[in-house]
Amino acid sequence: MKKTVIFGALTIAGLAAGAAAAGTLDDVKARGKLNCGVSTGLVGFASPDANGEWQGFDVAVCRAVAAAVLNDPSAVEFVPTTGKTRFTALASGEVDMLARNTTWTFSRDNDLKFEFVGINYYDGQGFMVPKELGVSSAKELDGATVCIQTGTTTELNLADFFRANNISYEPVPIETNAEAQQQYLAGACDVYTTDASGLAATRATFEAPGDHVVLPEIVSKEPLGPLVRHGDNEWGDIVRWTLNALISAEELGITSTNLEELAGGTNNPEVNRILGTEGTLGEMIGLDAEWAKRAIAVSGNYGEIFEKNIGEATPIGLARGLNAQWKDGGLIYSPPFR
Ligand SMILES: N[C@@H](CCC(=O)N[C@@H](CS)C(=O)NCC(=O)O)C(=O)O
Repeated sequence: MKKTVIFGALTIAGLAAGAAAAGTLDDVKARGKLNCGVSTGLVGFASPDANGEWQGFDVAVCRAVAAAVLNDPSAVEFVPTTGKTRFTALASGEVDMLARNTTWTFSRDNDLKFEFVGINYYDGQGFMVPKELGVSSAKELDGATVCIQTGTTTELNLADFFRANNISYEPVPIETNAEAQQQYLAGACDVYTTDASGLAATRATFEAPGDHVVLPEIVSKEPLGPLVRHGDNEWGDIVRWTLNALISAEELGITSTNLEELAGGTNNPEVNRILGTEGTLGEMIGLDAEWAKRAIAVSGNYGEIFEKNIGEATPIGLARGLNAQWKDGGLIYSPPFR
């Protein structure tokens, strides 16, 4: 078992090294399409709507990058990946980036050789159980069967949590969120554990969400963000600063409603630098002056993207919490555009 794990890691690292030589920006431009790895489906984060159009908080990052680079937010091939297949998809060059509730960890950065370009959602792992079980704390789960997605940090944290609390569990390994939901609702496991945002998104699709409770314990830190391969810093910078443009836009009050007006010039120099009416920031990352303006135009700033897809007015109902702007007491903070 141990050998397989090591072999898997080496294979991914090897692929990463091979694919890293290419200039991803040139590849994307030549192809005329961004290949963006997303999940297989998690409502609010990434899922196809009734017309087969991908929608969601993570999808918005892919579209913003496509708008910045290709001047076309629809020039994206969304590649569904599971917890297990996502890293091979990125390392092999099948996708140019991943925007898929993926936790930034030491080994994904250094062993798998990826570059997390930022954090678009500060999360943590939680547990959901049917109300009728009468459980009020994760520490009462001794002997429970637990649905768990393979290839995730969730799997590792689960083992750590039960070990630290001296209780046991029986894992029911599954590969996708859809499968987890099905198994959990069918009673194949007593508990479903994943990122708390994922639990909220999953529960929102249940026929009777109120029959299920999310337990109070958050047992890990899950900083989720987009990632690219090591070795292509120019491409990493483009994805990083596209995300930062969305975040800064919210901080500076640039919205989908006033974008055009502000792009006519303002007396705030940072707004002007972002929107390309002052300075040469676009040129510095190999793009044109309006790259960030186009990224923001797709679905608005970070806050607008949050509210529309996963915010309190949606069935998923997530509060900003840690994901509020730093000025509002949260952790969302973009370095300056200068
Ligand atoms: N953040 C964790 C978990 C990521 C994960 O796979 N989460 C599940 C549940 S929220 C998911 O996205 N499922 C979507 C899918 O099955 O495609 C990690 O990076 O390992």
